[in-house]
Parts: sequence; C-alpha cells; structure tokens
Amino acid sequence: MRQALRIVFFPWLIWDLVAAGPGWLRARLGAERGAKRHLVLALHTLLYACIGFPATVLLTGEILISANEQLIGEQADYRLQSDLTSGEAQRAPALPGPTTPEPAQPAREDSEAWRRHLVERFAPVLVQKLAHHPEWDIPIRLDFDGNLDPRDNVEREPAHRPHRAALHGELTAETADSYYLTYSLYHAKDYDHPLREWFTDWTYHDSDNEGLMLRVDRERLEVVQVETWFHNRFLLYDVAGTSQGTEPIHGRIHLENGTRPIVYSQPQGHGVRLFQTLDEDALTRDVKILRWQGDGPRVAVRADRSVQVDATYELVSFDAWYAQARGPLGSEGRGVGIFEDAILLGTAPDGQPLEIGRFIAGRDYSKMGWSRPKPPWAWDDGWDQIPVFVWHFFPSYAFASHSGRALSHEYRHSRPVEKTFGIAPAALLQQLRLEVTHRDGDKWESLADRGDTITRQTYWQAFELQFKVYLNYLWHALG
Ligand SMILES: [Ca+2]
Ligand SMILES: [Ca+2]
Repeated sequence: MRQALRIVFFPWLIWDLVAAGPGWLRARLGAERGAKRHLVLALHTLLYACIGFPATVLLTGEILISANEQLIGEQADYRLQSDLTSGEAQRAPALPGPTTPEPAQPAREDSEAWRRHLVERFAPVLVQKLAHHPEWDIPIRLDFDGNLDPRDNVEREPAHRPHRAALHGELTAETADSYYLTYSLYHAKDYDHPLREWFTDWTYHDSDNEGLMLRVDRERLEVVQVETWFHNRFLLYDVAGTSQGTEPIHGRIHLENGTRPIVYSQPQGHGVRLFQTLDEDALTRDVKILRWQGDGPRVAVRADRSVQVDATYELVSFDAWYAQARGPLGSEGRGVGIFEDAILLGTAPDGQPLEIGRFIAGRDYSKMGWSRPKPPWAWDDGWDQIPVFVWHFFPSYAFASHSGRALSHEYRHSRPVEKTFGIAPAALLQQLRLEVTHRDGDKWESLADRGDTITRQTYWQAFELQFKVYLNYLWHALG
C-alpha cells in the first residue's frame, strides 16, 4: 500500500530514492547525531537539489503536457498537401454522409432565379475540423443572433446552440466567358492553443471570415478554377493542374455530384483550402461534414467534437453586408454598422474619397491589421500583383494574373458593384486608384514554420517563462 502511494505521489518516491545513498552512509558511519549527521543531511539535500528536484519538475511537466493534449485535442493543420504530388492520391476521396438533393434547374436567363440556382448548384461540401472550442469552429451567419452587429457575437453565441450552420454565398460576377461564385465561412471567433494565446494576442480575435471563389465555365457550366483564402494568402486550384501565372497549383479540385467542390477548413484559425484524398485521415475524428440543405431536412450542428457527417447549412447572400459596406463605419471598437476602418479606393465623380469598410467590427480592435477579420473585398494577398478589393469586385483580373489564363474582363453582371455602388462595373473601374502592396519574405516559408502542433519545446519554454515571472514576483515581494 505504502509502495503504491509512493508511486502515485512520485515526488515522495523520488525523495526516498535520493535518500538511499545517504541512508547507507549514515548506517555505515553510525551518523545518528553530531557533525556526521549534519554531513549526511547536507549530502542528501545536495543530491536532491541536483537530481531529485529536476527529475520531479521534469516528470510533473510531462504529465501536465500529456493531460493538456488530451483536453485540448487536435491543433490546426497548416500542411498544404496536394494530391497532385502524391502517386497514391489519384482516386477521388470517399466522403461519408447523405449528399445534397439536386435543385431543379430554372430557365437559363439573366435573372435572379438563375443566379440563385448557380449559387445552390455549386454550393460546396465543407469538411470542418474542430479543436477545443467547436462552437467557434461552426460556420454561421453573421446575423445569427438577429442583429447585424458583430461586436456582440461571441457573447451571444452560447444561446444559439445547437447551431444552424450557414455559408454566405453569391454569384459575384458574370463575364463573357465565366461565372464567379463566392462562398465565405463566418465564424464567431478565431482562436488558438491557449499557450500561444498566452504568448501573444496576434493569434486570435473575435469574428472570423475566410472562404473561396469558384470560376465556372459559362458555356459548359463546369468548375474550372478555385481560389481559397488561407491565412492571408490565395491558394489557386485549376483543373488543368498547371499554372503559367504568379501562383502555383495547390492540389486537385474534387467535386461531389460533379458540381460541389469539397472544401477543407481548419479548426481555430479557419484557413480554407480544397480537400485532398490525402486528407481522408482527417475524417475519423474532430470533424463535421456540412452540405447545403436544399430540399432535404435541416440538421443542426452539435457544438461538440464528435464526428457528424449529416449536418446541413443554409445559404445567405452578402446583400446585408453591401448595404453597410460604405458606412456607417465604426472605429476602435465603437460605433455602429458591420465594418470598421476604411480602405481608400479612389475618387468619386463629386471629388469625394471613395471608401469601403476594411475590417469586420469587433471590441478587440487593437490587433495588427494582418490578423483582424475581413470581408472578402479586404482580402489582399501581399505576395501577388493584385491590389486589395480587386479579387472580390473584379475577380477575372486576379484569376488571370494568378493562373496565366486569358480571361474575359467584360463584366455583364457584378453583384457587389451593383449592391454597393449602384453603378455599372466599367464606371466603378474608372474611379479606382489602387496600389499593389508587397510583403517581405517568402510566401510559403512562414506557413511551414507554423507547423501543425504545439511542440513539447513550446510547453517547456512556457514553463520557463512562468518560472522567471514567479521568481521576479518573489524578488519584488521579498525586496
Ligand atoms: Ca450580433
Ligand atoms: Ca495583393
């Protein structure tokens, strides 16, 4: 019994083990009292300080780390793995769960019904990974709580479980050769491992919005290219499998039912990329598979980490966002409206500055712009040749530059231009004065550094930091 207790309370065991040598010496010297006894006690203390105490700290740390990993679970995976570079990934992925009932096709004409049909027809299948706050990993509508103020979304989220999932989606633009469809995933919060959050506040924020755009061939009605937004970078996918433009190809486009791209969204930071057959192991734990509901039953998303393959989402347009895109704009966590701070786009005909909202408003506004949540028109890849705003409002220029394909820039319809500015796309182009911004450093290197897990080294660095903070506190308290 005593032996078992000593193993459970291992510092006691270590103390006893360290005592073995001095104990033997005490018996040998007959050092029960006097100077010899003090000498043996000093030896015991020295041995404990050099061996016993470090061993106790190490073991305690490792036990805490293991317990923490069980509790915190899976961390965001930053690998940009591609089926194009893997020989065994030639087949399509097998995704469990009921597929979406296909909507009836209306007459093919220039109408709201036809546009809505395209949004539904190409609505993606979402593989949403989950970490220790699954409630923040579920995509919802920005106004899930009945108001268009994003500032209160984190505090009001718990009252809306289980969640009715939503994707914001629209037919963004129609050119002479293509349809461009935008889908974005709004999340109540972007979060990180508690340890990293403790080191820096750059890695989390209220609200989150990442997503993708499809380019569909206008005649054949087939998905030809996809671009996703992954931690301030655009990732390009092309059925051709090659690119002559500024961006490389990041993998295969896998479609369910021939039209629905299968999309992978990280937990925590919610970077979006296309799902690869190589990702199939991600389907076994911490995942929700969501499909557009269509005419099928509505299935809420449980706010837990269990595998759920039958969840459905609704499609919501960005029209309410456009109605507030030019204001009123909030500032420093105050004010009203969905957005905060402005992007200067150019000059309006009346000489006034032409502006649009830059960030999704939040009370935790004091973050670097790099990490704050943005509407799709504020997504700006710092390594490409395309200015902010263009990817969403005039996507043909971004897709042509990124892929090297010759694409039409003749805009027959643009929902964001129409809903936000109420003028023709060509007229808005005349007013724009945009500059390309450039970021330093290699585009992909810093992503590789993010890695996919918190390492043991990170934990120990945190312990060391905590220990120094405590020593400092003691020093001042005693001083
Ligand atoms: Ca709200
Ligand atoms: Ca750019």
